[in-house]
Amino acid sequence: MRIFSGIRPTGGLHIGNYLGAIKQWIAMQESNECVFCIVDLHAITTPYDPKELQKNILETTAVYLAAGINPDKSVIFVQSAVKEHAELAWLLETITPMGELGRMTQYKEKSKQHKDYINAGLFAYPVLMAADILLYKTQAVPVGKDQEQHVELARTIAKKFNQKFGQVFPEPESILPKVGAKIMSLTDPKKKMSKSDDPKSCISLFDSPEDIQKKIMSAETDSGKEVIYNVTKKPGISNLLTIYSLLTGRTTQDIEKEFKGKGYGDFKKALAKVVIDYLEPFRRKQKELQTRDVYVKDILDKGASRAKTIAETTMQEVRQKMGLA
Ligand code: ATP
Ligand code: LTN
Repeated sequence: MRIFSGIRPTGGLHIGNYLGAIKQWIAMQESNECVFCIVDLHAITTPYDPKELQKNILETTAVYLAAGINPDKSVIFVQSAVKEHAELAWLLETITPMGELGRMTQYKEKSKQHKDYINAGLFAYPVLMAADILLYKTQAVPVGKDQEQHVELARTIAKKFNQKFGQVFPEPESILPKVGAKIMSLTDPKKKMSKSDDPKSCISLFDSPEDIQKKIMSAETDSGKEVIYNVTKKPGISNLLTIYSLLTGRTTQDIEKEFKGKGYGDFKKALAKVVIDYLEPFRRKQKELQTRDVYVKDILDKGASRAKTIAETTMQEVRQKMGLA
């Protein structure tokens, strides 16, 4: 299968990004044709510092590599290096109803979050995402829960294009992890963990052991003191149990048993150790990659050239079907 996914280079990636998206990518690259993108054109739809963008792109690439994406198996590249993304987005905008875009949850949330930055790019964001996906004739898109709606829209756009101009695109499907598709914020377990939120609310993949310890110990918990999985009554503890379970491969019931009769404090201490140990290889590999910018840039250049070959072929077909060639 052809797989495509991407992450915005908007700052330090967190365990939500890893458990919701990247962990699935690693498993998929073994037996699929995978294309993984650093979507810088999406990152500029919310406030950002141009001086930081290149650094964030290299950092996000380092996360992909440190997490285990193999550049010999998968294509890794930066979205703006392949101009066809912007071209296809424009063409697809002409068949996307405004109403569909206005309904998108991420658009509504981001426009609430940045009231003085509601630009047309933010509104058209899902069409650029559809272009990313369709350009590679993608069949499956591994993402977290919050992106499901956007992938659904990409399906709608693909269907509409095929009906109007003739068959070009497969209809892509999202692939969500069974557990971990929505890791919640440590400071407000009713909200999703998000990298543009307060740093205390998320565990970054490269956080120091001290920071991880502090963040977990001060994570919002619920009334009572038993360590029990119950999302409605105990959203904070349930979120921490989910993280514990995903990082150890143990069931939540098994973990509940271990902490029966013990309080939140003991559980949080144990979780901090699990997270610190799990992320140790990430910190190590990232340190190593920090000194190898040339190697990382070379991977991105090669990735862009492989991506371009696929993108150009699709665009020739699209231009012909639409009467532009
Ligand atoms: P931002 O705060 O800049 O919007 P984000 O933290 O929401 O960033 P994205 O770059 O939008 O992260 O998402 C990258 C990938 O990680 C997507 O597939 C998304 O669904 C997934 N993801 C993001 N947050 C979570 C989360 N809390 N739990 C599970 N998956 C997540
Ligand atoms: N909108 C996504 C990032 C993204 C993406 C994509 C994900 C851009 N293009 C294509 C999957 C496929 C987000 O996580 N905010």
